[in-house]
Amino acid sequence: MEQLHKSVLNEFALSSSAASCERYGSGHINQTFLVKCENGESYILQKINERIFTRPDLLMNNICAVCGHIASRSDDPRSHMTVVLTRQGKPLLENADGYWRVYEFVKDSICLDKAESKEDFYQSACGFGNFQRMLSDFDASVLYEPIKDFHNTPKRFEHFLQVLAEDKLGRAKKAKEEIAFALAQQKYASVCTDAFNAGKLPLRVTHNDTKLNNVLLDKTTRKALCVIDLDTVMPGLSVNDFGDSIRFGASSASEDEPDLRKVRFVPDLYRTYSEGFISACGGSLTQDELRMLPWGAILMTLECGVRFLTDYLEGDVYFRISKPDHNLLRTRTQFKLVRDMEDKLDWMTDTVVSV
Ligand code: ADP
Ligand code: GN1
Ligand code: MG
Repeated sequence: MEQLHKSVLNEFALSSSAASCERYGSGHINQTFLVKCENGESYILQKINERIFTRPDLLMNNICAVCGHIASRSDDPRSHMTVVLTRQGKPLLENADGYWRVYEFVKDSICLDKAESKEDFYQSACGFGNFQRMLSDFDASVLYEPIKDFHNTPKRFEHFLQVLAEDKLGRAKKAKEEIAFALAQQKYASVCTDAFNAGKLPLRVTHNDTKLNNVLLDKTTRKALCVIDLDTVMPGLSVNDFGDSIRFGASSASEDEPDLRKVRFVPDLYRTYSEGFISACGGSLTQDELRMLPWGAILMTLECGVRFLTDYLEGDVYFRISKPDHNLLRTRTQFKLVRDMEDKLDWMTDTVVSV
């Protein structure tokens, strides 16, 4: 184990000494490590990406409040993450290398990058729907907004246009088709924000990063346990939480599949997720929210594609990459899915209103 990790872990009130600490998971933002202790307990150690999350202290206040709220609604210790405090009783450690936090590893859980069956995807929908329902009476005014305008799609487009105008690395010529596609879709970027501004969509406490690998399932029963990666919990739109799950999970391929012939929107998975999410929300969604769910899916996918494309043009400064042009490959899969969903919009709407 690296000396750095050893000394960081020494500062946290673990149940016994750490025996190993290995890089873990496939998140694009934080650095995550799996820690195994001598007594057999496991923990998750994370170094917070402070370029993105500039106030880790306020972020941890959010996370502690949300986990505490869910804990008060359920007797199951695996229904929420548990923050491990430092020996000084704080949820965060600051040292010369940055900010660190530790969670208990949710026992007997699995985390999937790709659903192995339709039922896995259904369960992830139940996980995120339960999360929405359990936080429906949470006082959103206590939450700090970790990333301003996180899912403000029109603002994401504005930033894209600025970066494109600069084209400081001269990469735009390699992404001509993707740029043209983004520009052509800009006309509907404000569909959800307009509905919110018109009072048609309520502001709720939402997760905002509802990828399949941000929900844990029981390793034996494969039922949903809890939602993780709470860095982006803030007031937002339920249609975006639904939409981001569809973006990631109702696709036939992974987010960075280089062969676009393998990438398509899978209607059957969309229907499956809709059933799980809407039923787990427990009747809390309004008719307008239900009707707008497909727009959440299209706009979260378009927005994510635009974010990947912007990052490609800016020089891969935001999303972690593991090969050249990685963000361009990611852009292409997202735009392929947007095209597929546009063709299916009427069917997608009929499906969610009839669930
Ligand atoms: P990122 O923001 O980089 O995506 P996450 O918080 O999602 O980081 O963590 C990365 C991975 O670590 C998750 O996808 C999951 O596999 C694992 N993980 C995180 N927290 C826990 C936990 N409390 N219990 C078990 N696994 C966890
Ligand atoms: C990032 O942290 P992670 O890997 O779960 C990003 C999401 C994107 C996603 C694309 C804070 O999620 O918004 O949709 O990558 N998180 C942040 O895979 O920007
Ligand atoms: Mg994650």
